[in-house]
Amino acid sequence: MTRSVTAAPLPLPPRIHPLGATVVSSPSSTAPEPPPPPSPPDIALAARTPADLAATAERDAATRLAPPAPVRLGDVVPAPERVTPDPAADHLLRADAVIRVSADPAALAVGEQLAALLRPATGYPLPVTDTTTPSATGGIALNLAGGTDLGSEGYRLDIAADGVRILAGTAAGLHHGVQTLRQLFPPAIESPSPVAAHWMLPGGSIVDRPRYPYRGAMLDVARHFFGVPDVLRVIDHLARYKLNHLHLHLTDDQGWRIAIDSWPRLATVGGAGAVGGAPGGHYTRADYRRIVAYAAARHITVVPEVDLPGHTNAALVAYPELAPDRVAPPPYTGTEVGFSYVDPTNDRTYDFVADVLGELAALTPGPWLHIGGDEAFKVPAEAYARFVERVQRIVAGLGRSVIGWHQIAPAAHTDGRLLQWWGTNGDDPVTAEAVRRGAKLILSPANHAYLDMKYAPDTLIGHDWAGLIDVHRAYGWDPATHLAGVPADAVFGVEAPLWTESVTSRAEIEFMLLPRLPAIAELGWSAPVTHDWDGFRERLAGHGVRWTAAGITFHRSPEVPWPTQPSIPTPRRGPQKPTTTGSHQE
Ligand code: TNX
Repeated sequence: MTRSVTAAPLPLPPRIHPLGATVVSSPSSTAPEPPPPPSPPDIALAARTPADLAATAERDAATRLAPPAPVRLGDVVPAPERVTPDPAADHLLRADAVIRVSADPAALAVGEQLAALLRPATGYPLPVTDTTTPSATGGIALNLAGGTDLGSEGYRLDIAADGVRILAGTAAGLHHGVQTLRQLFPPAIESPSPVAAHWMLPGGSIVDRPRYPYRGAMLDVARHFFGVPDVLRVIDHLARYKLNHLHLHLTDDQGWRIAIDSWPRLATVGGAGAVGGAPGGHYTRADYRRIVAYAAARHITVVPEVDLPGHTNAALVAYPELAPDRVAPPPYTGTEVGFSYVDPTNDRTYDFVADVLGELAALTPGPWLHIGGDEAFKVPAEAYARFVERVQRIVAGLGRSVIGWHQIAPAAHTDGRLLQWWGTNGDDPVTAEAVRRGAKLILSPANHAYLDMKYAPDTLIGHDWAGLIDVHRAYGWDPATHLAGVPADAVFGVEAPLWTESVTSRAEIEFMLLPRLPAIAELGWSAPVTHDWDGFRERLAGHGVRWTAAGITFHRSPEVPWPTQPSIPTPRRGPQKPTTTGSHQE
């Protein structure tokens, strides 16, 4: 059902007084006539002309006839730090609402994104204006202010009957506040076309800040290639759940996915294939810049990974001079790991690394370069450690910090080094020792956070080498205590990787991400005191309707009490079988 912006006024039902009292008069009654109700003061004071009077009365009636907000203030994923509901302060977004934003380009961009989120379903114009002190009255204020005590990503949201305000010290904080506000509208707000609804928000206040500075997801674009629109869509999912890093696994045995001007065959030859003979592809520099810019506009930092020294078959196909035997291997379309490596004893290998990382650094505004480091089984331990140390120096020379899978732990410490833990046994003395030497950790335990694992034995795609990961398992661990011998303050954050050996389309990406990504996002954002499985799955349940309204595929995990919504089409129960991912070579 749709309606236009200039919908006919909602009729006043005869038996309801404009102030909400039921009128109980009867001509035959012997009781004394009650005194006439006083004029509602808000109408009398605000109205200057009969047209004003009519418009105000219409809005007043709409407010009073609207059902209470269908979403509770605390129904937010990830769980906010502090929620103070005030049911008397529910707010009805009006058709003439204005979004007023502090005069700051980044804040204004957040205001435009909020308007873009709300316009399709509401059909309201929602103009965005900037001003030095944004007023919430009659709309939504995004207020960027110093001295808020909300940190670099926190926000405060106040919903009152006469307006909505988000306050933050940074544009990132405003952005996160907008994601919360979005979840507090009725689920139909996700509809891409106008819906007849009362856009009622639950009254009260939220004060919110993240637990960890690094909250991420990884997309493997090497095993199967995904074009720019698919990556942008994944970025949207990250933004929704307040994740702030997108790790792109850009290279592996099956494909090299980023154009490198100084080594052009990497992309054109190394990027030609994919697992199982699926179409290959790569990002041009312009494609990659587009991804980075789209992410940055959502306060998400792109972390590019070039996997070294193993997982390099595609590079060796393109440049056999990097191979230990200088012979080009055949292109690889299988899913085994650990057989390929660039020659760590050849100086030309380090020219290659310096050129590739140099070009990537120039394209990447974020502080990190991920150098892989996993499963280089054929490189002897000593040569491996010296290789990693030399690559770490190259990264430092580019003014960036290294991230590597936790296998790089034995290499010497270098400033700002992050290890990404992907083990399944949280007791690893080598990683604990690297932490004592100064490394910090990103936690991606494969038995909780690997989104390429199957949900259940009958899941049609995915692996099970790290076990089955249902939503309960994805949610059921604590980053602070996960690794033995590692203090809580060594944990820099969490990340949910999606490897794509068996994932071939956008729908399959979404099927594997949702509903588990919000579980990892909550571990990264929410204070431990909010951790509660029953509460989480209740809050998560409401998102199924939102994803359906937005056309997003998800797995209907049986552990989550999804509401039945007969009026909204049921999403696919299983993954869609391969749609074309295509090569993307603009
Ligand atoms: C291990 S985790 C890998 C990947 C695979 C993944 C499949 C890691 C650093 N390496 O190469 O894609 O398992 O689950």
